[in-house]
Amino acid sequence: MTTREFNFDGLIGPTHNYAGLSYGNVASTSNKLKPSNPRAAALQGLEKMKTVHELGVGQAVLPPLRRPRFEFLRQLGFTGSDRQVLESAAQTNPMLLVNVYSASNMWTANAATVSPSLDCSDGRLHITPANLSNTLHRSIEHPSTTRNLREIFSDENQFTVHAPLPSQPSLSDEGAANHTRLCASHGGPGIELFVFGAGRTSEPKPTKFPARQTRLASESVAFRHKVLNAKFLQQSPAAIDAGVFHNDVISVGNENVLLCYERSFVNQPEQLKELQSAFESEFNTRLFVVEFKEEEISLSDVVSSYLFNSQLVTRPDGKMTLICPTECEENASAQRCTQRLLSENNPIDQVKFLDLKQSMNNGGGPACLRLRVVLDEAQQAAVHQGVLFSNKLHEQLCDWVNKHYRDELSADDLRDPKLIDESYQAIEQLADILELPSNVLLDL
Ligand code: SUG
Repeated sequence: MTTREFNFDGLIGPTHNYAGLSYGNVASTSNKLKPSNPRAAALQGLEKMKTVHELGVGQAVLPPLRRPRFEFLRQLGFTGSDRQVLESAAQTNPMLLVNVYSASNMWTANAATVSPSLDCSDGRLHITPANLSNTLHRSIEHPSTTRNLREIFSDENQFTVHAPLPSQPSLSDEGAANHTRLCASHGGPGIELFVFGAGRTSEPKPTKFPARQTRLASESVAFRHKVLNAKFLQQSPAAIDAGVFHNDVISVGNENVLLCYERSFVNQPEQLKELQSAFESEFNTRLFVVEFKEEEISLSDVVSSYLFNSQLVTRPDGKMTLICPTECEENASAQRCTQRLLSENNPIDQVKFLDLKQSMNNGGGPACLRLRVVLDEAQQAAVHQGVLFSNKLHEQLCDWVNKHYRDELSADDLRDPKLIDESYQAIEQLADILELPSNVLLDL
């Protein structure tokens, strides 16, 4: 066993639905109120995990959070039994109900920011759960996410799971979706890139859609993680206004490769030049920066194909695989970009296309569904073993999904009290499969 990167994928929850809750996320708003298929969604996610596992890359799962989260409605003044809370919220303000039903915690790239111990001056692995304070439905994730992460990364000699940053607009944090680690290999130290959308008052701002990550949040996470080599880049405001609500919709990095669009960052040419020379002088090896130009792919095709939300992973033979959503296969420009990647001199020698349409319809591609965690040997042994992926776990989880999940969910179905019991029972059963305490997974 050596140091390896593990992809902790979010298991897609039984209440996955299309509520159009994310302003600035084009897929989320354009698919609002379409019926979803939670069973197909979860099986598509599991198929991706299996694919990554079979490539020889570390794979693990993070459990879905228990939904609906009636505690939130009770905080707002709704009273009575769960059924009474459900009925009165459905009558008073149906939008509140859809927020507490959202399965948005499936996108674990937003669960937290993780700095491997190799990058931190105290030699510990640091995790900061994201406060996700920009959207209502996501802002209620962090208490349960923190509890789950503390259960899975419980060994305090190895891991520090911090509290999320305070939920305050100037500290708005969306986790690893805005964080990329570049290094010569996963087993060595890295440069951590923190990308923010909202900077100082003197820095440019998007005019249409919100910038979800602030500079102060990125700087605070790097500071509390004691990151030795951090670099801060600002996301292009024009990209945010075109629907690039997280940096992982417009760039992806892995070890010594960075793929990005020509207009991903503010002052991109200078910033990338500086990054490249810092990387090369630090690690004495080349950083492959592949920039795709507007002539090759338009910004709107970047957003609709999710080319940059592909997962870039290193296989045990040292070569890299790019795991793209099938939308990239269906989009001629995105398809050409993947061919260019394969034809050029860089470590990527394989592209795979996976059907993740259920998640994609909510703006969540392959990279959104996973949280990357680099673990050394002792940390691999210290992490909760029940979440590590295996063929057996895959089989158990497929059976569990087929048993507990509906194959259609519409906005009206969220008023069905039977769905409460169904989703609670599913989580309870999952606790057994993952060998985690059910009171933690149910967050009771
Ligand atoms: O936060 N969509 C998520 C998608 C997150 C994608 N994650 C990354 N890019 N890493 C979001 O906007 C939509 C929910 C709805 O509309 O029902 C939603 O929350």
